[in-house]
Amino acid sequence: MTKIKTLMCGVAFIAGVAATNAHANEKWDMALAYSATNFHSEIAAEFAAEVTEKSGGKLSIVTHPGGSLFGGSEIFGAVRKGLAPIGERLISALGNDNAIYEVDSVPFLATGFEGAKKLYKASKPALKEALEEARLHFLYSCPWPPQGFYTIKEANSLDDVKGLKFRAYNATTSKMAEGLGMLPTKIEAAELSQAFATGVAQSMISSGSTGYDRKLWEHVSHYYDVKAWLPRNMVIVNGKAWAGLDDATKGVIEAAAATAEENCWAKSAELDQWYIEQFTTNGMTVGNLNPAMQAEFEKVGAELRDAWLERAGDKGKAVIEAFNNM
Ligand code: PCA
Repeated sequence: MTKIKTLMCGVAFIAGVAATNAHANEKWDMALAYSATNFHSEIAAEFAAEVTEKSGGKLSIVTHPGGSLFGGSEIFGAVRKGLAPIGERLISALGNDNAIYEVDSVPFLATGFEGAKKLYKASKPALKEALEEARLHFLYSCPWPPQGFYTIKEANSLDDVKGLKFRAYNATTSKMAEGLGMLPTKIEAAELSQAFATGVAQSMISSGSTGYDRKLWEHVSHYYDVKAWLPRNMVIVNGKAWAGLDDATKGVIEAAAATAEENCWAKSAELDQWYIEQFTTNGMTVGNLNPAMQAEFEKVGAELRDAWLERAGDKGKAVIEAFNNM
């Protein structure tokens, strides 16, 4: 053997050993879009700690909140490609991939936690199927509190909101804004404070949670508790990364995911009203839309619901039927 070949064999051998060790003692970086103090991120951190502990260190999961590993809009693609083995993503932002991902944001279909849970149950098989087609393993899913309307001024009529720059987080929020005469731009939650501070955004539909996280009272004056829908996040694993785990580790992860899901739903419901109370404390005007404006929101919502049913085809109809029969 020449010197160089000997050297290369040595390197290959060391690399091989390193790979085996990495397999026995693996570390997964978990990409999260929302701030470290948000309840979704806190639950994900608890999930990660439980896996690390219960697998005896065989698999340690380290969370990266606030879009620090990948931004919210990149996480789904990054996990698919295996750039991150695990991550959390807002499901309804993925409607371009599959209409079924948008079911939780169909306007005024499920407007409270109970309805949202039923809708989750009714749509879970279709969601898992879509993810399997994308070579992703589903772990758990958790809702944001009901979605309300934030604006920099009173919204008593369509004229009041006309032309407002609207921050959207998925296609449904964009279309809702357009239907109400506002001008939507997609902005991730991590960039929200900046967008409102600079006037790039003047209104949005989101939960009290995100408004609280981003101290929106510094920029907007009104919150209307519309309860338009409860969008969910989901935690997914790259298919190859999942297949590479032994059964015991998979079991540890599934158990931690079940705990995380249950705790997260409870936390979301528990914090819902608390977030809104913080708006009042911080000087915002909080209330309901007047009946005429509520009707305008519902009218646009109904159009979007019909359009979604059309796009989602038979699978979508089957999910809605299952939901209605629950
Ligand atoms: N917060 C997220 C999605 C829905 C929500 O309540 C956001 O505004 O980005």
